Amino acid sequence: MNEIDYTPPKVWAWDEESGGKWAGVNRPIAGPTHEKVLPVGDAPLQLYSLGTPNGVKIAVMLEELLAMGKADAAYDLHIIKIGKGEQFGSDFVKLNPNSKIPVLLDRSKSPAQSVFESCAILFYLAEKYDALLPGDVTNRTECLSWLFWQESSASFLGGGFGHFYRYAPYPMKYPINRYAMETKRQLDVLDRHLAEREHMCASGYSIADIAIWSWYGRLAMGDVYDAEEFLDTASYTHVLRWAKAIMQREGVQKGLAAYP
Ligand SMILES: N[C@@H](CCC(=O)N[C@@H](CS)C(=O)NCC(=O)O)C(=O)O
Repeated sequence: MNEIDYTPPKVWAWDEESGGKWAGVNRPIAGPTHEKVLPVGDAPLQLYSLGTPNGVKIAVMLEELLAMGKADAAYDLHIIKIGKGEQFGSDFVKLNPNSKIPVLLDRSKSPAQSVFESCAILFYLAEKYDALLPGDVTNRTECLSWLFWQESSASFLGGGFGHFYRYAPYPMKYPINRYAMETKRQLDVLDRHLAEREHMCASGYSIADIAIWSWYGRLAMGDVYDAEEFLDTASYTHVLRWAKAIMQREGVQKGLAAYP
């Protein structure tokens, strides 16, 4: 059946055969699907994650902290294979009821503190180590605006554009057009902003750069969704300049290399 012929039923019902890369994993209900104890290492911080843009952010942040000499930012990385449904294991769901990576468990506190949502983790680490987030209200507010911008905008890029361009069972013109347009608009927002400054925030390199680079910087460089030609990311010259400069950072390279 062509989707043009589709008439939504009166009440939506779960079609397990809907196709696409994630059809066998995603469900319309929350909660665990199986019992699973999570591994726990000796380091103060335990990171349960995968090398996706949201996962990359946290390893980059931790490596940046370690590069600054913050030795107690040592962490153990445990890979959660989301393609195999490991985000629905019982222990993981206790740490993140939303069943998505990344999750951080801070065992240096008693009781241990769990944090989910990648930007909440970045914010938690920035506060804990007093790093990569300015303290004064003006600059801090600017940084948090961009951090929150990333969290809401990337749903259009990942769940929208990336899903329909890379993972849908067949190419569909309407959603690809809709989400390519929004993704290009977002890239233009960044390009205009970065035309006038070196980093996202006037105060310098921050958690806003880490969050936005992991998605949009890597998209522009062709490391996410193989879409640089389709989206003509070469035309966003300021985004590319910023993305390539961040890529040179030791913490960023170590954060990327942390994932097998
Ligand atoms: N807003 C969340 C998004 C997390 C997210 O979507 N994680 C994806 C991988 S990048 C995931 O775990 N997907 C598994 C699933 O949807 O079942 C964050 O920033 O942490």
